[in-house]
Amino acid sequence: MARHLITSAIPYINGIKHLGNLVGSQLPADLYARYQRGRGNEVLFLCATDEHGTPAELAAAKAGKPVAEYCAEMHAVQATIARGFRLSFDHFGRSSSPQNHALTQHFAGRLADAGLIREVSETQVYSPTDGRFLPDRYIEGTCPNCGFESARGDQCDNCTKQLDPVDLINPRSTISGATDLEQRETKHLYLCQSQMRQQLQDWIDSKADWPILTTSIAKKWLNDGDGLQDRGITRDLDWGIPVKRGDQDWPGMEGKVFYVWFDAPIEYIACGAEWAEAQGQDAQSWERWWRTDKGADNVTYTQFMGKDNVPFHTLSFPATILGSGEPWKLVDYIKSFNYLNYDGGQFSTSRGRGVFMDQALEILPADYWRWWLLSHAPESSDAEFTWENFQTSVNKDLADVLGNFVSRITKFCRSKFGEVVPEGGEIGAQETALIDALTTRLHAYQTFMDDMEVRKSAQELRAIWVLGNEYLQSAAPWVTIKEDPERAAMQTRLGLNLIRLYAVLSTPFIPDASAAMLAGLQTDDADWPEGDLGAWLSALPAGHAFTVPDVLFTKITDEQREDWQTRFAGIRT
Ligand code: B3M
Ligand code: ZN
Repeated sequence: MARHLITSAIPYINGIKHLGNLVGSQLPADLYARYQRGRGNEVLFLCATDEHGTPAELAAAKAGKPVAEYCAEMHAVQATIARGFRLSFDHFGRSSSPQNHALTQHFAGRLADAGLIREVSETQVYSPTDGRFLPDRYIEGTCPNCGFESARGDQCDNCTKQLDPVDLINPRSTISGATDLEQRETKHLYLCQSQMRQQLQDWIDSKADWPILTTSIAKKWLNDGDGLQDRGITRDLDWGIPVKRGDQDWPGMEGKVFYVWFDAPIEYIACGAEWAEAQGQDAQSWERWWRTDKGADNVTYTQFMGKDNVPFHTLSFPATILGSGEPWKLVDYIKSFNYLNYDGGQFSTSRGRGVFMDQALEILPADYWRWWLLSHAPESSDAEFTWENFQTSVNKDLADVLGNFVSRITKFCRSKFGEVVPEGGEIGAQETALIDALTTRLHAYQTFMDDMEVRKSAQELRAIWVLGNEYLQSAAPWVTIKEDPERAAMQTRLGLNLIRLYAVLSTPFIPDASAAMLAGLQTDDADWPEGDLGAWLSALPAGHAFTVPDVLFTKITDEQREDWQTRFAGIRT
C-alpha cells in the first residue's frame, strides 16, 4: 500500500471562493485523494483556511467584527461549503491554530540559528493616533498621477499606477482618518533566500517529471536576478503569529507578526498536527507523514495550486524547509493550474463577478459542478466557463450518457425480470470485445489519474461510459428477449454489473451519483477493479436484489440557463 500526502493551497479567509479558485486547487486535490483511496492506498488529505494578513483584517473591519471572531465564522462557512462540494479533507484546519503558531515560531528560530535571517532597518509610516505602523493598504491619499482622492498606499485604483505611501498627497490612515502620519525607523526580519539559490536550483533541476507550468514559473524566478531576493517575513499588524525565535522573545520585534506567506505553507504541516489532535492521536501519527526520520521517507507528497501560488511553493517554502536543517518532508510533485475565466471576462472576488461556491450549490448539486469543472480544468491553458458549455456538458455527458444508461438497464430489468439480477446465459464474442475495450480504457484512465492529467482522465471516464451505452444499444436486450431470453438475461446482468463499474470508477469525479448507483445496486462492495475485469464484472450474482435509482441527473433547460446567465451577469451583493 502506497502512502500519499496531498495538500490543496489553503484559501484566504476573506470571503467565499469562486469556481475558478475551486478548480485551481481544492477540487483536483480531492479528485486525486479520492482516486488514491479508491486504489486502496493510504491517504492524508489536508486543507485549511489562510487567516492572516491585511486582507483578513480589512474584511473583518468591513464586517464590523473582531478579526478572530470573523475568522472563526468564515472558517465554519468555508468548511460547510467544502462539505457541500464533497471535498474529502481528512482535516480542514486553520492557519491561526496554536499548532501553526508554535511551528512557525519554531521554523523562524531554526532559520535564525542557521544564519538565514537578518534584521533590516526601514522607514515606514507610523500613525500616532492609531498607535501603530500602517501597512501600505491602510494608507489612502490623493494620487500624484491622476488626482484620484482615494488612491491606496500601494496602488491607485483609478489609473492603476503602482505607488509608494510616500508618493500620496495628503495621506491619511484608513483606520482612523488621522493625517498626522510620520516616517519612523523600524526593524524587520528578512529570510536570506539568496544564500540558498544553488540548493533550490539543484532541487528544481531534479524534478524533470514536473509539469512545465510549475517548473517554468520556478525557473523564471530563480534565474530572473530579482526573483530570489531576500524577503521580508515580518509585518506590523495586530493579527498574526507573534514574531518569536522558537519559544523565546525576539528583542526588537515586539508587536510584530510573521508575514502571511511565511506562516501559510507551514500550516500544511501544522494541519497534520491539528488532524492528529482532532483524532485524539499523538505526535507520532502525524510525524510519520511529515518527518522523513519518522516514516515519511516512503510518503509521496503532492501539492495542488493555481499558478500564482507556484513561486511560494517552489522557492520560499522549500527555502524554509531546507533552511531549517531538519528532516521535514519536501513536496514530491506540484500540480499547478492556469486560470478559469467566466463568460467573456475574469472571475473576480473583489467585484463579485462569476459564480461563487455557495451560489453554485444553491442552484445545482455538487456533482454537476464537479464534472464540468474537472472535465474543463485549466491545465494546458486558461479555460472559460460559459453557461452554454456547462448546459451541453451536463446534459450530454451526465444525463444522456451516464444517467440514461443506468436508467435504461435498471428499468428494463425491472420490467422483464423484476428487481433482481437475472439468471442464465453465457457471455459471447460481443461481451468479450466489450470487456477488452473496457480493460484498455481502464488502464488509460488509471495512467491519466496517476499522472494527474485531469481533463484526459475525464475524457477517458466518459469514453468508458460511452462503451456501455454502445453495447446496450447494439446488444439490445429488449429485442433479444423475444427470441433468446437467456441471452437477454446475460446482457442485462452484465449491464447491471457495468453500473457498479461506473460507480466505482466515477467516485473521484461525481461521488454522490456514484453512491446513489451503489445504493441502487444494494451493494457497498466498491473495491477497485484490479486483475481480470471479466471476473470483476460478474461480482453482482444472479438473484442479487436491487432498486431502480432515482434519476441521477436532470437536464438543464434553456430557461434555467438563461435565468442563471442573467442572474450571475451582475455584481454579487
Ligand atoms: N491563500 C492564496 C490563494 O488562496 C493563498 C494560498 C496559500 S497556500 C499556502 O490563492
Ligand atoms: Zn491615479
